[in-house]
Amino acid sequence: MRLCRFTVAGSTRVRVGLIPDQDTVLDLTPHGLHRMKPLLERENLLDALAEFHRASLSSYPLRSVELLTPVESQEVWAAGVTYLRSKQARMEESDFSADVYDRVYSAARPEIFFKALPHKVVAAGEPVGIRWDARWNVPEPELALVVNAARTIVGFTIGNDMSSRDIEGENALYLPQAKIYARSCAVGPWIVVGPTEDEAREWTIQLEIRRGGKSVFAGETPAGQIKRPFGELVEYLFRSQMFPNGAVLLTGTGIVPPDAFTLAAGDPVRITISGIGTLENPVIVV
Ligand code: DO4
Ligand code: MG
Repeated sequence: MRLCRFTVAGSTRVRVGLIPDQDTVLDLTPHGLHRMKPLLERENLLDALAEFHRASLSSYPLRSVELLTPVESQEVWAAGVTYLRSKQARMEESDFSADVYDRVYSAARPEIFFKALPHKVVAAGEPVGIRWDARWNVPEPELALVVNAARTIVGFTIGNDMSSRDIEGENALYLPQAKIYARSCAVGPWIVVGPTEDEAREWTIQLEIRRGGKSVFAGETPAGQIKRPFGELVEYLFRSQMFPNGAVLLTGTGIVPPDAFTLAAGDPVRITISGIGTLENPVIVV
């Protein structure tokens, strides 16, 4: 089952939708569900969705609606250096703080950082940004956990943790500038509800970047290569923190393009996670 937020042609009203198959969105809004949050807080979410599916709801063809980011009111946070590939790449790009990546990869406490306020998150199809003052920019395709206020992982979506490698590599203290700027976070296209962590670890994460109609980078990683259990990341995220609206936690990247590669304006960035779908965004300079 997939949950989404969407609008239909001729209206700016935000609707909550259930996507039961490849072609259809069922509109939950006339049933009093104007927001996703109350749904995500339900203990019996899957049963509730199955019940909605059986009810006679108005429906729209999926291709006719505009999908908004499923991040409604949650802060977005991100875990880092959770894949060996990320640790290696960061150690190489960093002049004198290589050691911090090595240490955090094997430390008990994971790296977790704030990524975006909900209203700054970019939806599928909207542009993601590369900073005008950075010269080495990459997308980071990441499996995202949707966590409710009760700390339960209620679903999965796709995140793009856009990053400026030269800024981060110059000094690890520049991480917020490398990671948190206009259009640096895309999440979508919907939330998949139902799979377990074991099932999600079987998924494949793929990244493709095109330029001038040709593929200029393609890579993939099994999601199962993430080092830490999802529950451990969530437990640290909620330590001495409260998320009354829940949170979305990006789980880190396992795909890093070669050092010679940097994004350019106009590149479409396409991230596919086998159990979820595809998040595609064009790049602009911000
Ligand atoms: O340590 C810096 C950020 C790491 C990160 O974003 C990742 O591994 O995905
Ligand atoms: Mg990342």
